[in-house]
Amino acid sequence: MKALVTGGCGFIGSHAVRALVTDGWQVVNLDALTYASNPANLADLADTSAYTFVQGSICDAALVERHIPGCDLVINFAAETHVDRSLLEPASFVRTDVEGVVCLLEVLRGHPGTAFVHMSTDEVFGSLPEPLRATEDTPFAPGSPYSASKAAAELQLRAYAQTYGMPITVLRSCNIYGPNQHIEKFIPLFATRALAGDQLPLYGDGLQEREWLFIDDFVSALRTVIRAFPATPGVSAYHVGSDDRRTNVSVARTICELSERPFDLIQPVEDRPGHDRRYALDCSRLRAMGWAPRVSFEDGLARTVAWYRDQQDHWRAAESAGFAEYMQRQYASRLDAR
Ligand code: TDX
Repeated sequence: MKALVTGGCGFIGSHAVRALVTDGWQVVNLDALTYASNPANLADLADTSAYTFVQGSICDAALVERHIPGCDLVINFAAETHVDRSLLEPASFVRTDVEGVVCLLEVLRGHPGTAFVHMSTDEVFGSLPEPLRATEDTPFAPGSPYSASKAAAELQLRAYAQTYGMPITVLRSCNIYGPNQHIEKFIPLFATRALAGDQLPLYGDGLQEREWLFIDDFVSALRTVIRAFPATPGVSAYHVGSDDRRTNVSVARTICELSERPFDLIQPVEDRPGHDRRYALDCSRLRAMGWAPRVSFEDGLARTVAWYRDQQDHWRAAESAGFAEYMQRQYASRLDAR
């Protein structure tokens, strides 16, 4: 069995590639090596004959076309994923997250035997007040340029599934965390800064709620869905969540405890514009297939903070000059304003 995985040098993609290789797949990893990719995430597979790396973009139709023949499966993790960056540079999100997906679909419709799994997000539903949880049929209401790009991609998937009878699987996940995540995201940013004794910039009142899932539990969800193939024509969506929602301030405090730092490192700063208050997923569909998360938030977060403490060479490999510039742009005035 052969799979083309896009974005395999990123956080979620790297764990998925390793799992597929472990399960006996031949894997081609197509990754553009943007700032969010870290080749160190898969360095240990470099000499594995079942694994091939190709540098390139999902927007390059000729390149994608070259690597699809012989593939049973394409999994798309390639994306711009950071809400804060989507406020600074929205066009790159439309380019990769929407045009890139259309490019993959155009190539895939010429290969009807190849299954397609696309990574999406709970953010397509926008903010959901308590006690609502989104089912697979809840209407989209994205609230950021990032989530609008992911929702737009999903509309394209639906259109291609209806027009060409393509079988397409969509995974909509809550916030995933764990080793290999880029340090600009909330948990790795706060973990690395807390360990260094730096201030933790908490947006607004910190009472926004996110549902957190450890990466290993996402990988087991992916395996559950792949095992259920062949997919039927149309879009089959699955929600992947933990039902474990926490306020940002409580996560920040737990990170301080795990890093043995005082809570006063936490600095309330100017909020993210349009900040979604709460995300929540109903995962009954996937749970009915036998999947359930196994790692508690306490255990997963302790493992994650320990990884960022012990693997500095690994994650520092992704710290580019562009990253320092981004940090300056995103946080300098917020932290100086205090
Ligand atoms: O410096 C920060 N301070 C802060 O308070 C950062 C980076 C984040 N936050 C808050 C914003 C969010 O409420 O923490 C929460 C989590 O932030 P992010 O890590 O940026 O994630 P989020 O905006 O919730 O989106 C995530 O979940 C869905 C992922 O980044 C998406 O890729 C995924 O699709």
